[in-house]
Amino acid sequence: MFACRLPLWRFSATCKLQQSGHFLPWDSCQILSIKGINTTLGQEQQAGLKGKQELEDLEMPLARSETEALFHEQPETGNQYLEDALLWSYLKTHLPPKVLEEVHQDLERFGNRLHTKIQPLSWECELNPPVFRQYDAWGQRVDHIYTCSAWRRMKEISAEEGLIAEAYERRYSHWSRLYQAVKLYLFSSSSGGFSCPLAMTDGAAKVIESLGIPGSLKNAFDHLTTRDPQKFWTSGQWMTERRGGSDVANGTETVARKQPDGTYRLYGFKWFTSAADSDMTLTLARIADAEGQCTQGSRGLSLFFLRVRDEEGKLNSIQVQRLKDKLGTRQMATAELWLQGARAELISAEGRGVAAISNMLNITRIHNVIAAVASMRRMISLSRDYARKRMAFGKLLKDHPLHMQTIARMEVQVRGAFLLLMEIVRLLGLAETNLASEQEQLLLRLLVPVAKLYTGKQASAVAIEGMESLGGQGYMEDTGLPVILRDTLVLSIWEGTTNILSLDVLRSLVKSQGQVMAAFLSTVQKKLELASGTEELSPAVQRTREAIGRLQQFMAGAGSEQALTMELAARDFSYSLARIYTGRAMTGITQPWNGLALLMEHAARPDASSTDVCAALRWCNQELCPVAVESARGSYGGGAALQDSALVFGSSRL
Ligand code: UCC
Repeated sequence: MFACRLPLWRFSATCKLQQSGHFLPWDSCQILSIKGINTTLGQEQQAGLKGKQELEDLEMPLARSETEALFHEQPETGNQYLEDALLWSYLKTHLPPKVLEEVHQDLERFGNRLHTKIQPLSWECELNPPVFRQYDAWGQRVDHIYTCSAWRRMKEISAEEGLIAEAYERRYSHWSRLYQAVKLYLFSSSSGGFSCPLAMTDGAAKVIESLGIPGSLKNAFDHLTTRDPQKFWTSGQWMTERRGGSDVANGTETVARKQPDGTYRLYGFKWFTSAADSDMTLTLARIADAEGQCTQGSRGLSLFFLRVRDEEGKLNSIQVQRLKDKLGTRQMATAELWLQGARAELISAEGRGVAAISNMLNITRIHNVIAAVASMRRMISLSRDYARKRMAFGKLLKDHPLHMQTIARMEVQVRGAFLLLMEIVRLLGLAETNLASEQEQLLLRLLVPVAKLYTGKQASAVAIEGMESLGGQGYMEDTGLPVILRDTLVLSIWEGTTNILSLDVLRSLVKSQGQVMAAFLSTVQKKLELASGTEELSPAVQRTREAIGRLQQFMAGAGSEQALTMELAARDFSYSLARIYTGRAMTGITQPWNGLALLMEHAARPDASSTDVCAALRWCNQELCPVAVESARGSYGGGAALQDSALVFGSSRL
């Protein structure tokens, strides 16, 4: 089925892309090609045919011209920067005027470029996934991964636009990180999956920078952070091995053998390597001692840098086993790789590999949040535009209150997620320029896993709802919506699943001896009074105050409970943090409304709209502290764990 559908797709997409650069591929070119009509007929022949056609149409109760013409108007997106009122108002509120002026000009230009030039490339990437060729015609093993020209163009564009460089040049001090994140957010849904290699590239640059850019890595750092498309490198992040991707400490089998020149050779099997066409990678391995023995567990892991290919393009003693057949992100070559003595450089202290690569993980997790918010925004833009055009039951969808309620609920979710993203990249920018207080650093550590796990789930839910809002059309491959859905579903899986991230939230609590929570709560408590100054927001303030009280109560009780309780509570606890913080948080230091809730803060701006207030109130209408609710129900005790097992296995006869 797929084989016959693809060429049809490909043809229609090409026509459409050539004509307008619109997102959706269906058009009259395809209709002509399907019917086999020669599109180069002379004018006379065409006129004759037209006359005959008109006569036929008059005789037919349902004229062919009506059925053959496009009868569903396609939803479109324009300049995503100019259309995004929340983004625009956030930047206007927070950026210093000089920075705003420069950034605004660039973002407007970038928004146009995305709409007219980059979006069509994105579709091409989807239509031309990478192809793996293991042998050449003469039986030589070549292991070549072919990517399409649009994918390679995305790499050049990424450099030209400074999508990595911006964060490391720091032209705008701590605002550079936020500015980069905004560009990535705009790019994400039009990137044809290229935002994934960019995530890992950013993460690799971050690791190298955090190591002080040692001389041996200076060249790599320069390549990762250049604006020159000819010099730009992308990086991989090879962590997942045959025994799994979550339990890295026990799943990593790759062995590193030291060479006389101080480099290492790596032997192992990397089971899931995203963007295998990247120029370099960071990866974990166990250093073998003189007897060939390795330390097991996390303390045996060290971090290595390696080039994937040499200057001639020959693989670095690596064999590609196969490309992965994934549900989504098909634009990107994800491969299984055998490392058969790949030359590598040790870049962490021995046995400190996980701690060193966590710098990369935290960046890629933030990119995951960017992708989640971007995909939600794209879905809502399409739903909104469709609602303006699509008639049903005698009126446009936008005039059906229930339909509008559905999209409005999606909008509240994306607003909260967007502000949480902005908060995190603002904190990251402060931390990277040594401007973050200790409290802000603690908040950053806590909020990255919280945001990653929460927005990943939000994005899937919004993508499904968005698809449904287009009815059966949304389910059609050639509308492009299934691509968005598929690519969104990975966001709660890669870079740590929801449960793994929930446990990382607990890790941050334990590692900081509770200081991350103290920072969270004191930030919230200290500013509560400020928030209550805005009359319209008082119901939201009240609900948030109650939620914080219940969260504190839960924590006081949980302190004396066993580890099992906290493990069972980890997911609900993390959700509670996400909902409360998105409801309220500390923000910049210059505004008088400093410290109000993220959504409430936005709603308390002097030039806030009534919809800003409405979004804050609606966000706070949901259960803000699910962990307290479930705790009161006894969901985290030993008995509940036994019931869970009984429910799972009791329904099986095996
Ligand atoms: O590779 C993949 C696909 C790539 C695609 C990327 C694209 C994404 C962008 C999308 C945008 C479009 S997927 C595979 C990804 N794998 C993971 O995410 C790993 C998931 N597992 C975990 O996160 C685990 O929790 C581990 C691996 C971190 C657990 O390892 P350990 O060794 O058992 O954990 P420990 O012993 O608790 O931590 C070791 C050290 C500790 O520091 P010290 O020793 O000083 O106490 C921890 O505090 O590492 C530190 N550490 C961290 N520090 C661990 N995690 C963190 C963290 N998140 N931040 C700071």
